[in-house]
Amino acid sequence: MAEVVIIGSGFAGLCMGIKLQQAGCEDFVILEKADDLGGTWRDNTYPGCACDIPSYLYSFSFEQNPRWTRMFAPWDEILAYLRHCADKYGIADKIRYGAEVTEAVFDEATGQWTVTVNGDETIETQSLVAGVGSLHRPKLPDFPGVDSFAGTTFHSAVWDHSVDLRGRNVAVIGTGASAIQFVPQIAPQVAQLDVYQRTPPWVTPKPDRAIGGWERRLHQRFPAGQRAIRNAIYWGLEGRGAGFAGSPKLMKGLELQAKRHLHKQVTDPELRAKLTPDYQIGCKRILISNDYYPALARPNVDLVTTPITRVTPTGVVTADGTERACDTIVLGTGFDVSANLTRMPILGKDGVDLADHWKRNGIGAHLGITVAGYPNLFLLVGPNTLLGHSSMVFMIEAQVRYVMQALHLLRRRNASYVEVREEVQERFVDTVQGELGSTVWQSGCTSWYLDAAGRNSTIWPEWTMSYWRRTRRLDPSDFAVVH
Ligand code: N01
Repeated sequence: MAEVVIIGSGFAGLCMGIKLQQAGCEDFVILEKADDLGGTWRDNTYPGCACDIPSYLYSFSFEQNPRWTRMFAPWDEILAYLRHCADKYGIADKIRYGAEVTEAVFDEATGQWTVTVNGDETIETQSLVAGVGSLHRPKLPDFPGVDSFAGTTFHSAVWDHSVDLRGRNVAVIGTGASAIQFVPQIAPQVAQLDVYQRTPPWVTPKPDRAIGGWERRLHQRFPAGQRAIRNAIYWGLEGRGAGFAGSPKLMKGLELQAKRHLHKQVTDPELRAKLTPDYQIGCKRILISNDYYPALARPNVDLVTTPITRVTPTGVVTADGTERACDTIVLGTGFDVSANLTRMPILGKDGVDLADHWKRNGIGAHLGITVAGYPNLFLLVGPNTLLGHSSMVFMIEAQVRYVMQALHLLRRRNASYVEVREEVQERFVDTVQGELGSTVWQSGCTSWYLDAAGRNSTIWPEWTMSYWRRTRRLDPSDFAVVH
């Protein structure tokens, strides 16, 4: 029996653990299916992998990191930062590795969750916090013949470092945030690189720079300075993020900047035409890069825009009948956002699996955190709390603060369980869906933000500061408190 079980040891799970520890709650465990902590920053190790959010923002507000060496931190520095946090805040011992949650069942009579680990062990807990991430399960394309390919295939999120790409003929499928980071890294090494683009991304310049030794020493001595930079960048991004939802002027400015960037970096008019997006900027995630376009302009790189029809044992065939030979296929095809939480059965009050509940009623949770019918279950990075263009760490901290209040309510009232009222959840979901209808994310393109029916149950449509305000104080009247 544990008071709290946390699933996942990425930013979300670690933050939850740290806050519990700080509040004096020792009775919790973090279950991690892998053999290391770090979530997405443990898994994504592809060449050039880095955060596209400034490093000053991509850290906990309570633990500034004076060790960042760049404005946009590489994955290994972020992973080292997370390890540092787990050690410094004394929660490393709370993590159980190789422990995959395979089922969770709520018992209304006891107000407890029974969590099954690796299919055979069970742990009873009063509260269950899911920090399972969202961009985690690779989405693999199902082109005819894909399994017949005789060469090597791997997804960017499970990069096969044993494959030496030097001198190889490589096909990259996908041109999203991941691909535009690794394409410039592998292009100079390979013999031939074919980049298969289905939709051209909007790309703006990356305001990256090294953070010099003197600057890092300064941050170490005067953490307040680092906090000031963090706040300044934050408010800059905040304006940018909010603009995506509403300001055509800001969108126009960004579009102009992206077009200028393309014009400056790609001189070949044919290549430039292929790279010019035909949908509204911001509809998909806007990418930032200074080296992607130059990589595509290399003589050993071809941008293929004819749709892929099948894969043969020796290469990739496109709709015009051309087969382009390759010996390695790298999939930069993104993630299945819906598959994470609903992959394991989570049976609520009426024994209904959360996946079925959401299939029937639409995906939704009050503040993205708590679902009627699933008492004492708290989601981190849940529905409609992802961001297109600012730091998720900020959202995670707001969510953890809210969950801490819910746990406090449970203790204070000596309750068996707390359950968000259905009407409260409905009101929240309706508001968010109403706001999303008029945003750029629903302006006609396809993206991982939208499900097959075109509904957006991933993105937070308002300012991040407004989310922070909404989650600041838990209103006990939003919940049924059951003894
Ligand atoms: O995945 P994506 P990603 N045939 O879904 C194409 C985060 N991230 O891994 O646009 C052909 O963006 C697809 O084409 P289209 C970030 O939130 C963060 O790159 O659908 N092509 C697209 O080009 C990001 O948004 C960081 O037409 C197919 C690409 O594959 C999210 O992760 C860094 C295809 C997929 O792009 C995902 O990024 C990296 C098919 N069947 C990533 N299926 C940070 O720095 C898909 N595509 C924080």
